Amino acid sequence: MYPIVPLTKSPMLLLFFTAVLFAIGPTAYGAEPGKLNVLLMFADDLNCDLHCYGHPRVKTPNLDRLAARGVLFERAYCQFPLCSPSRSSFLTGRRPNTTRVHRNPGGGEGKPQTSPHFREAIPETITLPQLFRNNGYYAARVGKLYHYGVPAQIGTNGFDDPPSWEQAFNPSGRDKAEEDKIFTLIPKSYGAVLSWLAAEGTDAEQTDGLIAAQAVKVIEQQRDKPFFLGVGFFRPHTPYVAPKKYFDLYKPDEIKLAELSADDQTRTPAPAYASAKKEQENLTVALRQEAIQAYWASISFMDAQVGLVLDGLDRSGLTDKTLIVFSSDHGYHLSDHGLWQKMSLFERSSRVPLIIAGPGIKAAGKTSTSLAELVDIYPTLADLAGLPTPDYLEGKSLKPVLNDPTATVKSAAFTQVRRGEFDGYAVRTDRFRYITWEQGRRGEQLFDLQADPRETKNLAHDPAYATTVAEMKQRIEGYSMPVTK
Ligand SMILES: [Ca+2]
Repeated sequence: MYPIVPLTKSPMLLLFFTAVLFAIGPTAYGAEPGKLNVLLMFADDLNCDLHCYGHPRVKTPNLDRLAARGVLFERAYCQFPLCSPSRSSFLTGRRPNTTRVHRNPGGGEGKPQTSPHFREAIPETITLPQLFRNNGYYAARVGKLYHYGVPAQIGTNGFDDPPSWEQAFNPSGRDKAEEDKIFTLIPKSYGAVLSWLAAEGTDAEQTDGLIAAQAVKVIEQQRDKPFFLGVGFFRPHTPYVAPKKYFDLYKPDEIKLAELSADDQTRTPAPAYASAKKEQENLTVALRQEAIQAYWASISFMDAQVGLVLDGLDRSGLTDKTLIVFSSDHGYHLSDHGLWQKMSLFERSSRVPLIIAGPGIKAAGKTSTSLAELVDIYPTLADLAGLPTPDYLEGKSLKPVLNDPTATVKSAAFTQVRRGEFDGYAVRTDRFRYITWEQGRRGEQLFDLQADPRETKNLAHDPAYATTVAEMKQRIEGYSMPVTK
């Protein structure tokens, strides 16, 4: 043990520490002594169909190797299953009822995007990258971190937050230039509509390939500052565009479609299924299988780009000085529950992959079933990097779980969504998922995820679960606050 002596009272000790610092000298570029870099990687619209999450088919060798040296969170949840509300939440560390971002901004191709931006409700908030900037970091973004209309705004700044970054890079690739080749359920519509293309050419020509290459360049640039690098991939968001070789990994006729429960077939309660779109109804089995093949191909393609960034970090010698987070803004349906895409409060749309790796993480290589929320990323990274956080953050540091995967920092995770004039709220506990639509007036759902992981049997009206429902209602009341529309 070292003697504990206040430095100011011990000139000799101060001299000693100064001498030690000079002896160590400047460390490798990109990292000041004791300061860790941050590499925050996000995929868009990615669910947990990943090999490292136990999926039997989808190939994700690069996320697998990241998981092998990090902690994989089995139960991580977004706060809102839509791009801008989710991203505004986790990048500010505040929940959607605080950011007041409950929908994507208006605008589109050739038009500026309009509100809501979180700075309208919380103008002075310090975002996650901004916190690092304020503490002497170089903060840069490559691709989609805040909201972007996809694919309309690829190559632009999207709906960015300029105070967050010192530099931002907006690559645009062949997927954007050759949109007319894409198969889509609605002609000339690619963003919100199921659409896909097995593309000619190389990974490097695609937007996500360019994003990976740019991210590696940023890492390689010699800097006298530590970095906070946000890397946002556009895939597997629609249109599912990936080079052909990734489509060849999956045979559509071998893809088994999920069975529908009685509630799925009658769509009860109605708001639970209101994210369904007209053009997604009555798709043939073959088209559904092709869409899933294309989504999985886009995952494997995106995974390969993650691998390029990880390789670049390894080559720079900074891997052991860098905190790495990989996640997605929300989950995704692939015809399960009769739904596609996002905007539901089922497990599939709310649950996200979350892997955290870096120096000093004691549970590296372990999987945790402790509950986590995307809003926890901000306090976790600040905690690991030793930065003080604003007191208004609404998540919790996951550091205890990173050191012991059986530790828990919260007993519930919350996700909310808007249905026109009313909201739905979901709470996920260790065992249950409870969902309430307009304070129960438009329906309630309770699923026992231990017995029924696919959410086929709604127990909300079963008298045997009355106590559980009452407890869950109380949790939602404690979470939600009145929202001014
Ligand atoms: Ca998204």
